[in-house]
Amino acid sequence: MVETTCAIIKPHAVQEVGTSGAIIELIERNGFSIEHMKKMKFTEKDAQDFYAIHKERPFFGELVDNMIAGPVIVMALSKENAIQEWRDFMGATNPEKATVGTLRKMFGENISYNATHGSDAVDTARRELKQLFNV
Ligand code: FUP
Repeated sequence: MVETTCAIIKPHAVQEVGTSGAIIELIERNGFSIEHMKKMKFTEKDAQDFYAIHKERPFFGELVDNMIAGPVIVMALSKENAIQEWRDFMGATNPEKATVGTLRKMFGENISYNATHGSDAVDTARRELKQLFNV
């Protein structure tokens, strides 16, 4: 089934010269269709809402700080099984454990600076795309 997932290039990756361009090229080469894309900056409140599921976790404050440290590039990506396909393409949350060829392996520094975000389920994708694109 063709799905749409929410993908984000995180601030530290946007700040690296050439990284967001490289990621966007790989997105296209791997058969994802970019339905929507914009560069924006999360407010603290919006980042807290976006990651609300993690609000009790010890890393929540750091996660929010990292997501508001600079602009992000947010996208709605469509493909057959887009949600799982994008997660597979990103690789493991911790770049040190990610498979060679995945985005987090290529562009992530550590678990806090892991380059990209992707929705983890259909309802999450719907909520995230509503928040970021109102679609
Ligand atoms: P993922 O779905 O792979 O993005 O991973 P999670 O939803 O578990 O975590 C969301 C984000 O929280 C990660 F991308 C980075 C951050 N995080 C940490 O900083 N430390 C952790 O131990 C786990 C996650």
